[in-house]
Amino acid sequence: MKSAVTVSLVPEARGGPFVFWDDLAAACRTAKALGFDAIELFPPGPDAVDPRDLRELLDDNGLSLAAVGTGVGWVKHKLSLTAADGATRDKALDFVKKVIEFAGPFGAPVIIGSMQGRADDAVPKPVALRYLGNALFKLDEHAGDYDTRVLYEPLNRYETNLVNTQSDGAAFLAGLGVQRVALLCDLYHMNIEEVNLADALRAAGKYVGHVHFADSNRRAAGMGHTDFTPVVKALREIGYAGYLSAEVLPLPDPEAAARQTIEAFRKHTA
Ligand code: LER
Ligand code: MN
Repeated sequence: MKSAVTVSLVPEARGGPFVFWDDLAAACRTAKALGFDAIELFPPGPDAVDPRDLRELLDDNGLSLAAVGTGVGWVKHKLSLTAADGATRDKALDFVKKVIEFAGPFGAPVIIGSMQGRADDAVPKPVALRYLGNALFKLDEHAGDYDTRVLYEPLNRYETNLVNTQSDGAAFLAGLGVQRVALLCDLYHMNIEEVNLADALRAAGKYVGHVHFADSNRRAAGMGHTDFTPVVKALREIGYAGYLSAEVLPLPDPEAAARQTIEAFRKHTA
């Protein structure tokens, strides 16, 4: 398994669960100094970061790009793949496609988290799931064109009412027949929704495409009450070789959260 740490360049997301903020170059330097394999980037838009600058920063620091988030599409532009209005859904889809075009050349998958939206009176759950399924189907094809993947993230009940557990997520993806869409298993959301984290990961099996490595309270691994030993054991059992990526609150400060993460990563994956 490989280690990654999040970097947010989205001012509107302030207060969110990202370790490093605002300064991409400084984040890359600290990630390298601590020994991370990769960063996971939350850019302010598909065109906001010059790919040549990012390439240089990654190369200079021996880092990979673990994944690229699309949360700004929701947080700033209120774009949702399940919006009632078809024009908004189309804009949301185009937005994610552009992020795929940015991320593809780095070999990085694109995350669908908050952009999945939620069902409401105007868009009942079966309709919302149909909209979401149609969108993931199209994004699967686009990811193929750009030689990358899409990560679909079940969220806890306070953030969506569409798909909250890994087993529902795996069944949803299986029903779509998509080839390049996998689950993003966020251990913080899972701590709220799953009966047992390790069992849920084992059951999701080959659908596990990425892991947000967070403790029960969304702080760095080891700063809450999650037992990571059975979690990592389950990931080993299913042959998971992807990232454990710290999408956690920058507490008590970004560097301490990053340091705690890499220490926990080493302890559990050694
Ligand atoms: C995004 O990865 C996520 O986990 C959501 O909770 C958005 O904050
Ligand atoms: Mn997450």
